[in-house]
Amino acid sequence: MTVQLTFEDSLAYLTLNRVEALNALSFDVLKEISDAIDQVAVSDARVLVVTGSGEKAFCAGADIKELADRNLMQERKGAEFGQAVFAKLDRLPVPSIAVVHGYAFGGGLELALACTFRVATPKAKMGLPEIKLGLIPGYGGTQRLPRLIGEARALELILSGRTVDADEALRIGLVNKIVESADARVIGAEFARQFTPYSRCASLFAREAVQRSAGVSLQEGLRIEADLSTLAYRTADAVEGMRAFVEKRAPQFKDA
Ligand code: CO8
Repeated sequence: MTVQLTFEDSLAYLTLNRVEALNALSFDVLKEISDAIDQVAVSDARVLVVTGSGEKAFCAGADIKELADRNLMQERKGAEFGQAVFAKLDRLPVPSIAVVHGYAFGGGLELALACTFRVATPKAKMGLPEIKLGLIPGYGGTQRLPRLIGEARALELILSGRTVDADEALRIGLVNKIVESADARVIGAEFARQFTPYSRCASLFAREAVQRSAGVSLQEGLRIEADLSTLAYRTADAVEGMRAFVEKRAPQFKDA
């Protein structure tokens, strides 16, 4: 197996394990990621942490050796398959964190972009170098990167294929945080702990309000927020959260 999925202390860990190819995304790896995401979706995990094995890379992108010699229709299907897998990750009912240590290039950065959050180690290097191969990003990079860091910054990176270090990534909002640690799982777990105490219902509604409002007018977005905040108000967890505040005690959320 080139993708490992483990569960520990209410967290799911998806680890790319193809060190000899810097965790490059072959179509088999993508299929395994897809299956792992399905398992996380029906599990009790509260956050998914995505990491890459080995010292050098989170993920060096699509498997270039596999991409060569494919015809147009195979390419199209391949892009749509990768996009569908990453869209599934984006829409997981729980938030996800990519821990980017070492290289995250091309499809590897697109994998990180499909996660809710990105945390980098100081030595992380990120980029969309497809232009250097005569390609353009095909697993969501042209869509998610501009939404995250703005059109001009995203186009600069896509058209130049240049590498961004951790400091620049933090400055432009590509990553949420830089953390020094040799263990990517520990980094992910520590970042995840700020979300795990709270109701999965409220977390889901909040993410949905933000995601569904992308690209709609402010008026429409506010309507989505009103609907979802009203829905959140009706959950048992909201009743418990407000009651616990009044009773000056910690809430006991039940994800209901
Ligand atoms: N695909 C396949 N194998 C790779 C990849 C890759 N993306 N990256 C590294 N490897 C392999 C190398 O071939 C090498 O294997 P071998 O020892 O058998 O030759 C091994 O991993 C180690 O790599 P290097 O020796 O190159 O290690 P270095 O430390 O010298 O360099 C780099 C590390 C800088 C990360 C370098 O490996 C590199 O530039 N890799 C390619 C990065 C890249 O261009 N990524 C983008 C790929 S394209 C893409 O992701 C498009 C996605 C959308 C496609 C949609 C269509 C379906």
